[in-house]
Amino acid sequence: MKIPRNTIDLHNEKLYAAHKRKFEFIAAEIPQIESIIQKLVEFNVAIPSWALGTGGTRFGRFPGGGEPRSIEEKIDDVGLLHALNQSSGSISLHIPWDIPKDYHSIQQHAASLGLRFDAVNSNTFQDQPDQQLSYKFGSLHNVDKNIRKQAIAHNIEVINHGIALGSKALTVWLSDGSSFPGQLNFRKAFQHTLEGLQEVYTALPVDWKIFIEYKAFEPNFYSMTVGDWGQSLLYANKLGPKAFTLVDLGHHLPNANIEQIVALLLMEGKLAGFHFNDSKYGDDDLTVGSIKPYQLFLIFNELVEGMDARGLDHAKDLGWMIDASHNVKDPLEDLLQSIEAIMIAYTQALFIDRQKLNTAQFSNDVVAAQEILQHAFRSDLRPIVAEARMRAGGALDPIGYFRENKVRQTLINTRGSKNIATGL
Ligand code: PSV
Ligand code: MN
Repeated sequence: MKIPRNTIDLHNEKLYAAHKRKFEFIAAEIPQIESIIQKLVEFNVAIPSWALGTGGTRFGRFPGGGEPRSIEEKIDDVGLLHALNQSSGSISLHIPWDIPKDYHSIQQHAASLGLRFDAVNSNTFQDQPDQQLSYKFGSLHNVDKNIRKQAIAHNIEVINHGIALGSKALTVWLSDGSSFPGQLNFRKAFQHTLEGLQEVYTALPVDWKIFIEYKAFEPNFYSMTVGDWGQSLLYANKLGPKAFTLVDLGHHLPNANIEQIVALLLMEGKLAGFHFNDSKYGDDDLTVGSIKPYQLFLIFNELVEGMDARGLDHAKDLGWMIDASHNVKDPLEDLLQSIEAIMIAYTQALFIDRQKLNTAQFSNDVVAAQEILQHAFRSDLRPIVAEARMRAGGALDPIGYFRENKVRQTLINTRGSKNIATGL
């Protein structure tokens, strides 16, 4: 299914008068409004191929119908999102959940929807049916050299898929770790992992990056071999200039100050980018901004400040991606909500009066600093996000469009109500 352009125009026409009033009201307060809109138009957040179907927990899964049955249909779904919000112009594949067969036709299909391929992800956290050796006790950190070799070969195979599709980065998330004290020699596990990553690093094309994703717990509950940003940064520093640390918002111990982590990684030139999601307890994979929108805003505050300090292009120089699971919501509606939350937080960060904040910080005016941040956070900047989306060709109200035009029902009619997408 493809969204006809004229239906978006019709939708926008209906909402335009009310939108214009709200936009002009807020725009009058912001001298740099045009530059903010330009940045929003350029911003893009990748959609993971595994998040287009219904997620689940170990207790059950309740599919909602119309899920994509193939990689082509997953690309179609990202195309739908992008048509509506003009900010989801790329897809991130997880191998072997989504193995591209005919690269050329898949690339053409994606390009016809205005999409490109973001980072490719390897998977050594599950055993595949045709796999020779098991990852039960880890992959790159394994005590068995042959298992390590198999995991290295898999990562190189993923790079090769990515090269054929035009990706420019490999994301490695390792579930390696231990569940009980004494199970593992930490130093040897680290060294094995480093050696494995070094081989994978050598296979990267010159213009590629490798993103090392850390996670504090799960599936291992005593130690994780890439357990926090310090360990990830150690690997990234030892690997070289093409290696970076990837921050997944759900991968920290409770109450971690993620915005500070981000600031320091950026300062070191080692921040790869993000897997956005939200959580209350652990790696809950909830809709971005649904639980802690202020934290998201504070992260974007550091991002904008840090990227500007290093002269980075907000849209292109870091990897932005959603990594969430949709257990009770329609996955596409959930993704639209997540993107909206990211765009709002980004807009709020762009709106912060940096000069005033610097002055407040320099004079230890704690109250003023908080006022400046909270003024940006508490201002309703949603009309600016909507304006940028409309100017880029998207819908003023993407979820409204999705519902009015019965997009999910149309997908159920063509794909069926019982199919299950590959992925989590
Ligand atoms: C692990 O929890 C993770 O965040 C990694 O990014 C995986 O590749 C992804 O989720 C999908 O399982
Ligand atoms: Mn992740």
